[in-house]
Amino acid sequence: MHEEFFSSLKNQKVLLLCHEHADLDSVCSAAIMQRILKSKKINSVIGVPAHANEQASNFFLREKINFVAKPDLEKYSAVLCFDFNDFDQLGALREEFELLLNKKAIRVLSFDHHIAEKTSIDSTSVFVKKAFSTTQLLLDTFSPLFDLKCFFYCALGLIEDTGHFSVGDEKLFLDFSKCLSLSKKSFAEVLSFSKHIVKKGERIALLKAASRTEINEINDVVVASSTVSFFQSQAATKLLDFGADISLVSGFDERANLSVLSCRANSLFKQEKKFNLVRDLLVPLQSRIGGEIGGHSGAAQWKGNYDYLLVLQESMSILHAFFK
Ligand SMILES: [Mn+2]
Repeated sequence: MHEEFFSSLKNQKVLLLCHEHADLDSVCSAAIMQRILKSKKINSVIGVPAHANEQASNFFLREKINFVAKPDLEKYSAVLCFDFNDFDQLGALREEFELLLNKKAIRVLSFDHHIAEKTSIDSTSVFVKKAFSTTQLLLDTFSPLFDLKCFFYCALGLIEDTGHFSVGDEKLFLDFSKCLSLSKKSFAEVLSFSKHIVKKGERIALLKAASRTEINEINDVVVASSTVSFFQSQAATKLLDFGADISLVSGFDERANLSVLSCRANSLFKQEKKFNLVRDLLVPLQSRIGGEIGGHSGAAQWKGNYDYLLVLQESMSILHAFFK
């Protein structure tokens, strides 16, 4: 099974690199490869450009897996990338990585379930294939080499990258079932690794935003607006969950000394009304009050020097004009 791949890694300094802000799929894929390589007597180091997200950090801790943050790329001769194939996802390592790659000082291979593009780091596409997660791609490719833990890690990548099975097909459920049974883990254990534990500060901020919410109806459009000092974007997402078509949450960011407005629009609503938060709300808002805007049709943000309560008023007046 891919013997030339393994023999090419013998006596190499191998880095298993996750993407910036590594998620569970990325770190589980690296951990699976580390176990497979170990069974082939090949040592490797897991690296993360800067940060791993909450679930990925918890995974390293609970599984007692060592990793290096900001690895020194010069120390390695082979770099295997997990769950990415794009220079943008290298974070702070990008410059050094490109330099070493151009000098051919490192050999790079990507394991990724996102479609390869012309600008991909590894365009050979040997291990870049469509799958629900990178762990599933590894299962498809190397399952005879999997042990109990590999099957467990594969299940974690699958549950994370399908958004707890909000997408899937017959093969996905068969693969997940196989992983669960061969890992000898319970579903509850798998779930516990993928849980997002919201810290108290965030929970309080969300509850405050909820209690201050104003509901505005413009014809059949429900707009929920609120204010909170932190976690505006998380609060805006929650207000959509409660049933708003559009949510607006503003606040004053003391660290940046700026007002912030986070907004969200429900995706079905957006389609039906041909509504785009950036084009139809934030661009007109910017031309009225200045500031910086960013985001896309369903999730966007404004920042600037303007009273955060007046920002809400201006936004509501723009929405009124649009939906009347
Ligand atoms: Mn992934």
